[in-house]
Amino acid sequence: MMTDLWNTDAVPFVGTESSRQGLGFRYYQADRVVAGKPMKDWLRFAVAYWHTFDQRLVDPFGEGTATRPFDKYTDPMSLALAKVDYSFEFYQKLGVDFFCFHDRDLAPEGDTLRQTNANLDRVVDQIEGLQKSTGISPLWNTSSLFTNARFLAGAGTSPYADVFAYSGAQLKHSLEIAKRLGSQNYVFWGGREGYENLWNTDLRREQDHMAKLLQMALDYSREIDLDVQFLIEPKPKEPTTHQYDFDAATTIAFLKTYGLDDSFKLNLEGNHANLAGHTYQHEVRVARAAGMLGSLDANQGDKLLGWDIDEFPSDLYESTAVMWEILDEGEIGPRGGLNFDSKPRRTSFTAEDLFQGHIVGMDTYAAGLLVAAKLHEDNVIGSMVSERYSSYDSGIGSEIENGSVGLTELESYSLDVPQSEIIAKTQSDRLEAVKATIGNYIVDTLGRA
Ligand code: XLS
Ligand code: NI
Ligand code: NI
Repeated sequence: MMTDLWNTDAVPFVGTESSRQGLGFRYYQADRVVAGKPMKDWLRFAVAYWHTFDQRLVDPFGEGTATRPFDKYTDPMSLALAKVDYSFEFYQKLGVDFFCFHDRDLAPEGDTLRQTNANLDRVVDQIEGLQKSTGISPLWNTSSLFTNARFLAGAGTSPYADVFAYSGAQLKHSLEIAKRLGSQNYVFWGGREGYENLWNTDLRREQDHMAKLLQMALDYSREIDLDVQFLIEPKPKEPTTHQYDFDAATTIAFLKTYGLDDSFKLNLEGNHANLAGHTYQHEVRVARAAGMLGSLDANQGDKLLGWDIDEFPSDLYESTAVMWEILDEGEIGPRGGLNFDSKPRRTSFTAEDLFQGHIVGMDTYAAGLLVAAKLHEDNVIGSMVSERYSSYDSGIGSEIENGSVGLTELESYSLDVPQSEIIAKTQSDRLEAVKATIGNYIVDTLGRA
């Protein structure tokens, strides 16, 4: 049985009528059925171990500001083991069924990989026990192939073969942990898999090597009978000047080039989408179009800042757009969920702010789900889009789609048609009205939630 480690009660549902003071969900109700499924099954929230239990809220100009209830532990292994207890109580108080972690989030490194693995296994033993008693489990895990100094020039794309070898060895144990803890997905975020400068880089060779490492992971997962959905998390820059997994489209092209597209899907992050010059919805739509939507890292960037600030999501317009895509798809991914790859601001340094951050994130996505469900129910978007393309449903449009015409037929169809007749076939997009409709749905739906 868990003791009260956090100085906070379990987060209650308070609804929109209640006072805005204190910790409470205004929209998220795990068992509330929306569009045929309980909210918790649409959203499958996960807590990111690194941000919630490791992050000290440092920035490039200053030390960490965080105060945490486990700060009293000074010995690294005692701290690592204590944090596991704190983490499970946190998940339970928040009412979240999943968590995500990197191998290096959990335990300190030793001098050799053997010692590092031993440290890690002690912590994983403890996680395994708590998983059994709580039913909470990993949405995904991953290997940090970017923190340690050996990864200064990448892991799979490192120009140094010994670093590649070490990466594979480290990855192997991480896959074994995925099996042991029953992770639903396994993520590759290409930490330093990119380049700083092309003059010293063999881009082709680095990409070949990256594909090899991924193939080795697939081969080993078959060997140990590991049942996970493999995911790649695109990001355009930071830490490297150019990351190979720039965005969804680039990553899909990479996977197809190397024949890996049947085995991988994408884990898409809001802030990464912005850094790539896209909206979050764009990235989700591109993945959907390729049948490769896997999971979501829920966070948001700031229009005024050009880096990965991992802010808790609070933008209702963005969560509505993303949840609209998810409702249209029917799920986040076969085993996907919403992982809060998010941290409180440096000035929000208390333990309570960790709860508050997750609450605003969960409420923002629950609210987005409610609005998106109403948009779906009223078929607002679906009918607009099918109407916009309806000229392809018959006549010359269907001949274009079914491939029965070529340029010669298109010429005879078009050659003598007056300009005015062609222009008359187009229609106003009424985009301003569409945007107003989305805004009105947000206000109206949440006003009645
Ligand atoms: C960094 C990434 C990272 C991945 C997991 O920007 O978002 O946190 O999600 O390695
Ligand atoms: Ni992420
Ligand atoms: Ni990120």
